[in-house]
Amino acid sequence: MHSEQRTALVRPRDEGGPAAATAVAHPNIALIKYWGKRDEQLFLPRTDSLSLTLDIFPTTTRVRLAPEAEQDAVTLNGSPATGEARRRIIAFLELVRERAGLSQRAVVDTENTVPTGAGLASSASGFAALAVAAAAAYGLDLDATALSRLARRGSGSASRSVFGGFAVWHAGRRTGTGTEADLSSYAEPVHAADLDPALVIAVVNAGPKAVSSREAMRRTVDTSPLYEPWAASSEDDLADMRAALRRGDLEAVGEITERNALGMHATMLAARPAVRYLSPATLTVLDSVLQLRRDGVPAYATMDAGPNVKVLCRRADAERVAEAVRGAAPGGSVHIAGPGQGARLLSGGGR
Ligand code: 2P0
Repeated sequence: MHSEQRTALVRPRDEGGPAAATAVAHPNIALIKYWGKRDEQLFLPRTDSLSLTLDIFPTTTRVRLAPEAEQDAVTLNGSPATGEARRRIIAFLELVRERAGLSQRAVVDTENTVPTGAGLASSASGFAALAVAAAAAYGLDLDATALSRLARRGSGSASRSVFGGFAVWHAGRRTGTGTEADLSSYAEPVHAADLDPALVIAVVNAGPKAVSSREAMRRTVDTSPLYEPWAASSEDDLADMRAALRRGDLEAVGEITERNALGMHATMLAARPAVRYLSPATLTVLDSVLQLRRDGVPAYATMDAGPNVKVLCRRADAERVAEAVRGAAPGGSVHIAGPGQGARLLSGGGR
């Protein structure tokens, strides 16, 4: 895990000309979920969460300072960003400029390799890559912890994509000032015995979601009578998960992963009005995962703010799991991922 911890710290190489930097980051899938904020401004979560960073679907982001420009220019996969996506990226750049004491605008180009409409969130990889590239371009000298805290301000889950492999994101201090809470909420790598895990990702529905995860988590915290019990049980899940990772016990890691996700979805189903991301196709895939277990293959499911299913299993079983899941969701696409690296600079930076 140590090489991954260092990846975000690589010293930038000067590209010459106006300051510019390019960074890459990968998505992560939470095994212990982040669901609910206690501070929306600072992106402080209600609970700790724990994830696995993937080795597929990287986001590559280049930030170049544009001394003459009056506005930031943002493109996503070659098209100008609009609406909420643009607003969030510019708000993030403002935060970086404030820290750097600079006012220059920037040109931001982002390439996402998540298949279009795959229904997988790209905000984790997106803001982790943007944090590393923007910090370097604006000349902020941040260690991995500080980069994780910064990425958190773009999207909570991005704090975890700064690191490779398994990472835990601390909810941080509940007492004291906002600054103290901000400083104490960041991700860090988790030591795991060699599990050789894979995540088989079943995309069962590529359509846009009816309710954003941000709105759904807000509504759940505000109205669901099941929220507090889940948040309390999630603390126990995290303690159990850490022990299972230390032991290299894939079955236990999988059981905890599945119960934490089903509990999170139960909190949403009990929200008023209910938020239901799980579709009939999701349940069909969950049945196929149960059948795999009956057949002696350790496979465990987790779902995020959408109907797609990620199945945790051993790398050696991944093809078999993929085949079973493909059979259960014939219209969808199936991808096999392993543990990936943390966010890192590819080039540039240094003012
Ligand atoms: C997670 N999710 O832990 C959870 C589980 C979805 C379900 O992180 O508002 O895009 O930008 O902090 O990080 C999705 O929420 O939300 C998410 P914001 P984010 O992966």
